[in-house]
Amino acid sequence: MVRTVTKSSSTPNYEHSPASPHIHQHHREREQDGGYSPMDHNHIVDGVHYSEFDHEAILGSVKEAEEFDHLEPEEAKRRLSILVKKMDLDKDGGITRNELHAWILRSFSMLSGEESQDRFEDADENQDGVVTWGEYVADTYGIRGSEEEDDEPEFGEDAEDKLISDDRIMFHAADGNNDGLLDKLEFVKFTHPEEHPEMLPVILEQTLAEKDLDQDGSISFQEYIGQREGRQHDKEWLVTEKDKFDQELDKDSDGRLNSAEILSWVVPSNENWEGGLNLEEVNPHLRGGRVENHLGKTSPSSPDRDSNLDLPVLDGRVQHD
Ligand SMILES: [Ca+2]
Ligand SMILES: [Ca+2]
Ligand SMILES: [Ca+2]
Ligand SMILES: [Ca+2]
Repeated sequence: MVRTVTKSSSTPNYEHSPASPHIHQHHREREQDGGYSPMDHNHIVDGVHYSEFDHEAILGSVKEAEEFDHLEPEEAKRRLSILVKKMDLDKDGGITRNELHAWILRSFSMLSGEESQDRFEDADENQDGVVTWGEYVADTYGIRGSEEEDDEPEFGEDAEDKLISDDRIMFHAADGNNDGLLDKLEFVKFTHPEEHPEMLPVILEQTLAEKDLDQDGSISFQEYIGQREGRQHDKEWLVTEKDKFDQELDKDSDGRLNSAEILSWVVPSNENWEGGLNLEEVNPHLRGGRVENHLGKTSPSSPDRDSNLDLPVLDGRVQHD
């Protein structure tokens, strides 16, 4: 049988957070788990599986996925067969895991762009093609104030203020030409820092500021689980976390997470796509769900193809073991 890639447990879990343990009400990248996980955003929320994700992963657009759901079956089939031909880079009639991987990465990048574009249009209140810090704060936090930075209200210490101050740092980091405004390209960096290598130091800095209590530049296991979480969870949870820390995160086994180890933890897709992308969750829907129903036969059948599979994804060429 085909072996699908299971979600690596290095994907941030939803138990605790590498950074801020919050749920942002404005669908920011930092999800409840605190990790930057573009690969599975909006996919599993509170254990609920959103099948739209699978169409989005293939189509690379929320809007197109919505439109797709309202197509006549024949039209949907026609469009998907065109997509499958595009995915099939070496034109051999089947889609290998690498081809699917490349396609889905492309889709995620397009999804990020689309989401960022929508948010840009929302935030750019005066529609002058740039977003000021004031516009962003007003749109995201509902705080109306002066657009002038000098008049910015002083933020205190509560959770939202911490969020805003983190955002502020990210905003400036994304403002490549330092004019205090974000154009569309800068805005993508701001909203999807995990996809831009030059933003990783900021993510690292914010994670350290949150977690590295003794300020030695690395995160110990105690710092990793945090005091609050440690008290809340039972022993079994602790053992699981310790195991994950030792086996997966602390790659050089020195008992602490250095910068590179921290980044591959909070930005799992940065290093290892399998850590952020769960093909097992994508594939069953490709093969057994609505996509398959719409797809039908998309290429001439070949003798070695599993006759149960209408979509020639992940057929015999995927590694078995
Ligand atoms: Ca504006
Ligand atoms: Ca700028
Ligand atoms: Ca430390
Ligand atoms: Ca280490």
